[in-house]
Amino acid sequence: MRLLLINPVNPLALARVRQSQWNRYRIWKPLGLLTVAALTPADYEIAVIDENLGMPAYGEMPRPDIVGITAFTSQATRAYEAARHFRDRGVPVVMGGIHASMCPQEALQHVDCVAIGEAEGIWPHVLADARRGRLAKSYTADHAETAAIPRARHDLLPRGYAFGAVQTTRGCPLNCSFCSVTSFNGARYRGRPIADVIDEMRTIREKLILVVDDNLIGTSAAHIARAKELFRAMIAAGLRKKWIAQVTINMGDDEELLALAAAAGCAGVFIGFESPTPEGLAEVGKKFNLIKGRDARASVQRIQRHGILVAGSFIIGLDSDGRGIGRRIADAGSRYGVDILNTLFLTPLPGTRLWDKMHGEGRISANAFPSDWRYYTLTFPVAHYKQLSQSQVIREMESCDRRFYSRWRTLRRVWSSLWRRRHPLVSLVGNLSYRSSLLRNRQTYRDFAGRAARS
Ligand code: B12
Ligand code: SF4
Repeated sequence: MRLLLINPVNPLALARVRQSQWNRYRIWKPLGLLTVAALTPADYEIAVIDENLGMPAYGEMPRPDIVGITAFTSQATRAYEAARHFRDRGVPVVMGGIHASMCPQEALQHVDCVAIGEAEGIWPHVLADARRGRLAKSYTADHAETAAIPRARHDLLPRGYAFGAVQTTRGCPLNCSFCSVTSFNGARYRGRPIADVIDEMRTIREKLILVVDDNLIGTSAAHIARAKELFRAMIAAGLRKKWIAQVTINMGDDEELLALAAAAGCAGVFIGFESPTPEGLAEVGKKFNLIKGRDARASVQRIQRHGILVAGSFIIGLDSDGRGIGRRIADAGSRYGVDILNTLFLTPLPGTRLWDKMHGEGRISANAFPSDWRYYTLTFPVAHYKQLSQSQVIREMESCDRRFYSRWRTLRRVWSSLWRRRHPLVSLVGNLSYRSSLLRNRQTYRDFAGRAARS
């Protein structure tokens, strides 16, 4: 039996990536598919296609018996096109992952079967039913027991990625309004057995690894104790990997945690600051960042003192965001001292509290689905923003990026990371990569606005 697993390209994202020499650092492994592959019985011949590495000639490949497709929302448009190719040839197509799980009815118009939720509890049943010619329309999974998460099949992808990928926890209790994680993976923070994580990390050939956890350290004392245990195990295993991960700002509160993370190979962390204003934080529900007395700059500095780079992420277009928000975000990023700033448009993703609110208020402007899903990369203003028109919100984004990535501020940041020996090369590459996007973004926004005007 032949199983073909496909990670569809987001053509918009790729068009932009191809124009950049930093391409290699922007293509990431589809870990979900590698996990699905690991759950597949041994008598299947499995091929994993990542369209981000180049579009394959599906017609010239051996005919699969079944196809599995994954997709974030931004990839859904292309996922449905790829599905059509195989369905037209009589090959059953199963779609899983976040988009199909949040929009199963839509997905079912384009594929034969939808796998809703985490695959661990259902994929073997899906395959068994397909083998008997009894594939159901949908299968719904509970959140997996973490001991049931298999070691992902890293061997199935070719070389050429800058980063390997591993997951050590699932779930997040914070349920921020714009984020799908709590509705998809649940509010319970579930850690994989540490021995499994270490075993899996040994099978990853890349020297650099993206730890895909939504929050590697968690928020409670028990979560942090678990993170320390994980870092100690990484050190003891002598993995010699460098890794980056998403964390919350409380990482800066614990010197022991920081020292262990650095010794275990932590090179950088992404922190979602979301908004520079208390109203903005209250609006997105990120109460965690609102904790009284938190000095974001001091927290960032404590992390950086361990040689760990900090990338900060903010959202533009909140109901509380008025004119000048771009400048405020850029200044907050500089004040906190982050090495890289990533600002994204407020984007209602299906399944989130934000979607329910904006959809209910008729505020979703890019709504010709499924075609418009390709704009749900968080880099397009797809909604009606409360205080800012579409052109204003774009201007705020541009002013934010221009200010933070001005030649002078960029030089100062790269110099500081050189002086403090905090991965100066990564800082340089990151900053230049963002600077090089500035001009390209202007054209991309024009094209997007033109498309909205035409439709
Ligand atoms: C790592 C990651 C990335 C990586 C990319 C990794 C990749 N695959 O290409 C990077 C940093 C590049 C990235 C980018 C983006 N990301 Co992202 N990302 C994640 C993150 C943190 C982990 C994903 C992961 O690897 N999980 C581990 C695997 C094992 O889980 P999984 O993929 O869900 O797979 C399981 C199930 O879904 C299911 N499954 C999945 N596929 C299939 C297929 C079949 C056939 C079956 C049966 C089952 C199945 O089985 C798997 C095992 O249980 C998730 C959050 C999360 N917790 O999932 C956000 C997340 C997926 N990203 C999100 C977003 C919004 C984005 C961006 C649009 C925004 C941005 N600018 O960052 C871009 C989109 C890029 C693009 N493709 O166009 C959202 C997506 C929401 C949505 N509705 O689309 C998420 C959920 C985070 C959030 N805040 O809500 N991301
Ligand atoms: S944004 Fe981060 S902290 Fe908030 S719910 Fe999502 S994963 Fe959790």
